[in-house]
Amino acid sequence: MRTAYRTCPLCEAACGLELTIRDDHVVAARGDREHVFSQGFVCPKGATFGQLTDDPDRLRRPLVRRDGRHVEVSWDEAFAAVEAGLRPILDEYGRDALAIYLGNPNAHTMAGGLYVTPLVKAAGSRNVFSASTVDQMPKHVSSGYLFGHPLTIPVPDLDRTDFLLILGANPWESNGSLATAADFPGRLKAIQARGGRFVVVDPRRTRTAEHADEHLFIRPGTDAYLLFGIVHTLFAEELTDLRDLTGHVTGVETVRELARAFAPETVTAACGVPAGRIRELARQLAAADRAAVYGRIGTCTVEFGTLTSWLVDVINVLTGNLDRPGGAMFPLAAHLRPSSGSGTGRGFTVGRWRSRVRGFPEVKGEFPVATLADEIETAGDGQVRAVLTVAGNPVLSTPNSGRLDRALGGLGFMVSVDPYLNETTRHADVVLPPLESTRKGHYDFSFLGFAVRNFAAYSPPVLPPDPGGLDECDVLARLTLILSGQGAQTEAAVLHARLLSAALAKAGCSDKAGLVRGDGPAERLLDVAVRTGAYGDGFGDRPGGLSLERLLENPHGIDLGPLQPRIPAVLKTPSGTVELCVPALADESARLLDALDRDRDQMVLIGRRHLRSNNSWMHNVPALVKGRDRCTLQVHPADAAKLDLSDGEPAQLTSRAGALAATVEVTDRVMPGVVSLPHGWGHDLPGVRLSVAAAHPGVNSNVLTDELVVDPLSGNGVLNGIPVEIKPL
Ligand SMILES: Nc1nc2c(c(=O)[nH]1)N[C@H]1C(S)=C(S)[C@@H](COP(=O)(O)OP(=O)(O)OC[C@H]3O[C@@H](n4cnc5c(=O)[nH]c(N)nc54)[C@H](O)[C@@H]3O)O[C@H]1N2
Ligand SMILES: Nc1nc2c(c(=O)[nH]1)N[C@H]1C(S)=C(S)[C@@H](COP(=O)(O)OP(=O)(O)OC[C@H]3O[C@@H](n4cnc5c(=O)[nH]c(N)nc54)[C@H](O)[C@@H]3O)O[C@H]1N2
Ligand code: SF4
Ligand SMILES: [Mo]
Repeated sequence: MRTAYRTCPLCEAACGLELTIRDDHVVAARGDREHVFSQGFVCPKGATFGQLTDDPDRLRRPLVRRDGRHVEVSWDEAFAAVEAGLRPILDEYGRDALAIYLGNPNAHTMAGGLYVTPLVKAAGSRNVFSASTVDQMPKHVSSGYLFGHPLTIPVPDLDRTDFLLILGANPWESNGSLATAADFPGRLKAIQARGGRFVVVDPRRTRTAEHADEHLFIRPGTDAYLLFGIVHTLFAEELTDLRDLTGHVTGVETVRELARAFAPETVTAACGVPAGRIRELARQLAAADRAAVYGRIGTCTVEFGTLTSWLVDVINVLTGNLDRPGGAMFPLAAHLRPSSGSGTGRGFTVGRWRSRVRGFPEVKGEFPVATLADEIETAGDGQVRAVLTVAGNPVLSTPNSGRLDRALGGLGFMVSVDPYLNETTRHADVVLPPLESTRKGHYDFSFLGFAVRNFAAYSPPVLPPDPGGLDECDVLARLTLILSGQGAQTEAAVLHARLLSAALAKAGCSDKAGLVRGDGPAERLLDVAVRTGAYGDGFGDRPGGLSLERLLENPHGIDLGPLQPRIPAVLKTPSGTVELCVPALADESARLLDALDRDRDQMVLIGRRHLRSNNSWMHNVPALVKGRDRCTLQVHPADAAKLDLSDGEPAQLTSRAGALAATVEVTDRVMPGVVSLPHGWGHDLPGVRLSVAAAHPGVNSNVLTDELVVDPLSGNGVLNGIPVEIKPL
């Protein structure tokens, strides 16, 4: 028996785990009490880390489809099959014939942080899609416009705020998103314990709402009205005060003009929040010494997602809470170099190219995943004939996934990098499973940049490599080499070396190659990033600074202190200021105004997350699915009576996109007019190798979500507020 420490890679909270290991198996996982950031917190998913990595259904060798069946082959055979499948398609139809879909766990692996960009570059296709367009793309776009870069996203300074307004997030179950905060619930309770308050806006009385000082129901998809009503009140009652931001913000007057039309009395009918309450929220936000507004998935996956995300930060700016302790602040991760300039830069643009079928602008080099099926199904020049998925399950996670499922079934070739034969990868001709988390190192390139307190942690592999397995960096490197024409036989090391020299050159340290430490290719790239990063040792120039070696000496992480003000240097806008008003958002405000008197009588569907699930892919862990069925359709008692639905009985749901049957759960947790079904279920498709999940299949809510509606500014899918018809089955 031995103990090892490791960051949990399963959600954004980045908790430290203490693992007990016997005979190369993780037999227990608990919270690491000495961890600088999570201090012993763990959730049921982290606690099943060993069961997940030991899952007997997990693939450990590559699969190739022969005569309709997936059979195990060697790695060399698998890469040869990839080359043989892709080459003729690319030669005949060009680079855009290959579409790439990147799923959520790419944000949770070192390979995702380091090897996906070179892979996409080598593919040279414009048909790049990812889970970002069913998630946070609106935040990237609004932050891009406001601050000049799509990754410059402020996070609520949870540990120092006095008043927090939360919209469309349920951290009691999700443990937080775009705000890395281990024990998010504990940090919310601490706000109350120090005399502060938090208010939750959600169409459902979630566990977070239950703990809040106040919960306001809101009609799905209408947060932009509520937030504009707050902005209107801030101006009307002269409550705006930029405080330290004075001189660093432009466009305030334009926002004042835009907000004129959105008086609380005007928007109250659309959003369902009483006008008096909207005014009161504005006054509370303005009166609090330290306040923050935080909006997450429920404010992003809606038709006005970018506008809503922008309004969140407009309020943070107008109340003087942006970039201020206790407000919304910009973290600084150890692998990043801080900018030191005046804050001017090129700014953010979209639409450098457009999607072939529906003409969507490129955003951050991607198209909306809502149009992937169009690109596969529509014949003509540039049609997608092959797909590569990396760590994604779009057949369960993207809008009108029934249609995408059929489209993937008709491809010329498909390859998936994934540890499971699931609803998506069953369509793949070749499946390449990476080594399990226990056998690879971990550093959160994505989430340390969104942490509510600056800290750094690296975990080395806790188990020895599997001699027959392949690390994900090697898998992605070999795919990259195939796509760049170097052939299936070329060793991954060729790319590893090339990336290392490029990283050293970019950091201006090509002469330091001999000093780089690290057992694996990802570790060596991390060492370069951290040593040349914000707190790094500069390869000896700044003794005592961070390096991979220092991280290895600190298995419980290194605390780098509370968040610090970073404006103006953090900005990259053409004016060097926070640019509050961009024409695209002004136009979108006009569209919001036009939508004010839309008919809002139809029943609408929203989603929900449960603590024991993680999108679509952890339902094969017995401890996480045992107990009562969680994939139920929540219906308010008044609606159940009206629609003749009974608790425990099946109901038929129909939307523009599809239909399904789900078991009704009558509960006043959802507001009248709204029903809720979780996503990530529907594990009863043929050809899937998920024996536990198949015994608890549930239904796929994305059969109902509509790929034809997106947030126009970001291309984000609309997953909440779906009009549905419901009747007893
Ligand atoms: N209706 C509705 N739909 C939603 C949402 C919603 O709220 N409502 N939420 C959306 C959100 S926020 C997201 S992020 C997306 C997620 O969408 P996806 O990323 O497409 O789906 P996941 O379910 O996260 O699937 C992850 C896949 O990665 C694989 N995997 C796990 N670990 C690894 C690894 O280390 N390496 C590799 N290569 N693969 C791995 C799993 O086997 C699985 O196939 O779903 C979205 N879909
Ligand atoms: N246990 C668990 N944890 C997870 C995940 C998981 O699947 N399970 N997924 C991870 C991922 S990929 C992500 S992106 C994060 C997401 O983290 P969160 O953003 O916290 O996601 P949810 O828990 O889905 O909370 C979204 C809330 O928005 C509400 N909502 C829906 N529509 C609207 C609306 O129009 N307006 C408002 N105001 N609210 C609305 C829903 O009722 C729900 O309570 O969670 C991560 N953590
Ligand atoms: S909260 Fe997230 S990071 Fe923490 S143990 Fe649970 S799944 Fe892992
Ligand atoms: Mo997500």
